[in-house]
Amino acid sequence: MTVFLTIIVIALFGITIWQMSKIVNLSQGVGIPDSQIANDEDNNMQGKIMLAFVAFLYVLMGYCFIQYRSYFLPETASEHGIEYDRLMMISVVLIMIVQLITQVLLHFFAYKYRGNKDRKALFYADNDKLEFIWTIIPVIVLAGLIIYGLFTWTDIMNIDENEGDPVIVELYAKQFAWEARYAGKDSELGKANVRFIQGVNTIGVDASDPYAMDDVIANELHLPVGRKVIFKMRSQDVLHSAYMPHFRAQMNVVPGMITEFAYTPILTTEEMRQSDYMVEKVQTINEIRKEKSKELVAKGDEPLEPYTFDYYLLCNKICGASHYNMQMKIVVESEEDYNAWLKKQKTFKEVISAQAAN
Ligand SMILES: [Cu+2]
Repeated sequence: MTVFLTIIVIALFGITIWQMSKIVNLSQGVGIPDSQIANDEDNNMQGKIMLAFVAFLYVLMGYCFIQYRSYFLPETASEHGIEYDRLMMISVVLIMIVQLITQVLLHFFAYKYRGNKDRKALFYADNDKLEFIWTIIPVIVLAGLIIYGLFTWTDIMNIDENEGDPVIVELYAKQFAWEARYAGKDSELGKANVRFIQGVNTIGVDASDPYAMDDVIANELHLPVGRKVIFKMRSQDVLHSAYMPHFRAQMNVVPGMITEFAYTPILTTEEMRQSDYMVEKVQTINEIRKEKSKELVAKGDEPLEPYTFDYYLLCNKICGASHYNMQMKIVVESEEDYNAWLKKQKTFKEVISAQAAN
């Protein structure tokens, strides 16, 4: 691969030098054969290619939007996600309109004013009024967009622990897995430090801290729907990133410090599975799996299990060899189901006393 890339770089460098020497020769007007100077026929051709190029771009864009729509994220499963999606949509629509106008005009003018022997270019130095207009419009639009974005950002990042009755969860990242720690009845996470990691105490909870005793450590993230969840993130080793795309949430997880993010889930796992978008998507995936299973069975292998949708917490920083597989299932459920699940989990105290008894 490296050899291949080196060859390409050398070849491109050679072409650049050759082209530059041609430009130098042309600019000096020495020994230019007629075939090197564009005539009207060439200009016509180039103009038409310009038009065809912009048409091709938009056809390709439309095709990609339709063809790959199943890769888009479904509707948001968190409260702030609605605002986030709106900001994203407004930005995308604005960018689309601007690029459509500018790109179409750019290519159309290249066609309309293509070289012609009978036409002479007009020397036009400047126009203050025009320059003012095309400066002030982007300034206003961009300032509006940035200010709107800042307001949305502060809304999302304003994490108030005293407001309502939030669930406090620690997300612990390490190469290459996640663990979740619930604050328990006292809503207060016990202290933790990497030095306390030993045996069953996989995330270094401080056993001398009374707040730690009712903490619950789990390998699956269960969240009650409609209640704010505050995540406190720690990393054992390198930089990770907690990425929950369905909840429009992402935060770096940095060794040596605690980072935070909070959101309120608004759709349970089951509700998301029932959504029109997800039903269609799962159907498409399962059709592909069915075909693949046929091939596998023909080869004497086991068929694939049918796919069902689940939320996931993923790592979004390349943190090592198994980064791609660093994930934890998220289950959003009713408050009752969540409480029932939490009750079934062992507290930190139960876990360490079980170890001591052995
Ligand atoms: Cu990671």
